Amino acid sequence: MSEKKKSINSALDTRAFINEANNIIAKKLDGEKRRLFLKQGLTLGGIVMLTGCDISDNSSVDKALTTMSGFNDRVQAWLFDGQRLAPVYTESQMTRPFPFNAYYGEDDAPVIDPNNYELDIAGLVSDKRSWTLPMLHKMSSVSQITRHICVEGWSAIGKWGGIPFADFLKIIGADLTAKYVSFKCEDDYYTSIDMATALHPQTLLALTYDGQILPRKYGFPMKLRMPTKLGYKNPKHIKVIEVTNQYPGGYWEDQGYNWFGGS
Ligand SMILES: Nc1nc2c(c(=O)[nH]1)N[C@H]1C(S)=C(S)[C@@H](COP(=O)(O)O)O[C@H]1N2
Ligand SMILES: [Mo]
Repeated sequence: MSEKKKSINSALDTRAFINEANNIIAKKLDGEKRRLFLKQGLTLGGIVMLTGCDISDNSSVDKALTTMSGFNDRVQAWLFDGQRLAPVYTESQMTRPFPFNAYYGEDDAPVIDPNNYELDIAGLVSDKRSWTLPMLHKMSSVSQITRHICVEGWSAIGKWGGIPFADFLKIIGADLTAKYVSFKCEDDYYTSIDMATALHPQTLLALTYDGQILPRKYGFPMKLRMPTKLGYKNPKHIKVIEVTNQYPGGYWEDQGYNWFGGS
């Protein structure tokens, strides 16, 4: 059995916990919010993100459930406020080395020639010109140290730098009332996010990791970095960005992972 399959199975063992956690949250919501929540629910990783508890043993499972039953506004903020900020960390808290993850091994990460690379833009945008790497590196950038949480049961703190994605969407004349932004990657990976998350102030079109050009294993030449979403929602090696109203799904989402995937 592959590592990925094994971890999906161990995630299934925790189904009872996830159901209970989702019941607690659902009880705190009403009306439209409750309806939306019941449609999506939270994954194990989403619950970890929400409670800040590491639920790898039974005592922390209890702690997570207790924490959750005690809060109200925080749940709603996490779930529905597109502007709520994820925690930021200091340089000394960074995880070294930062883990690699993909649906294949590290040696199979795509090899991309920076001189021939172009980022393509599609869908509901007024400027569909492609972007070379020098064009992207000329844009003003910011950096942030945040926690990446993977549903496979690990999390790590890293520093990413790049263009605030909201700025990028405005520059290409994206229809900011569209529902989704989808990403196609140089491997066969793809994923998509809601517009509120695309416009979130901490969502970055990341070109660097730890002050260096984004290494091949972490998604050269660029990834979308969102501390409000689980790892699988953060596409690496982005090739095409499309703004759309048609539900685009995703590589793991189409195999049963929750599309909401976090915040
Ligand atoms: N293109 C691409 N992006 C991807 C993946 C992938 O397989 N291909 N895996 C996702 C998952 S599940 C995780 S946890 C993170 C891992 O990113 P890292 O290698 O920087 O830790 O990338 C995400 N983005
Ligand atoms: Mo992941």
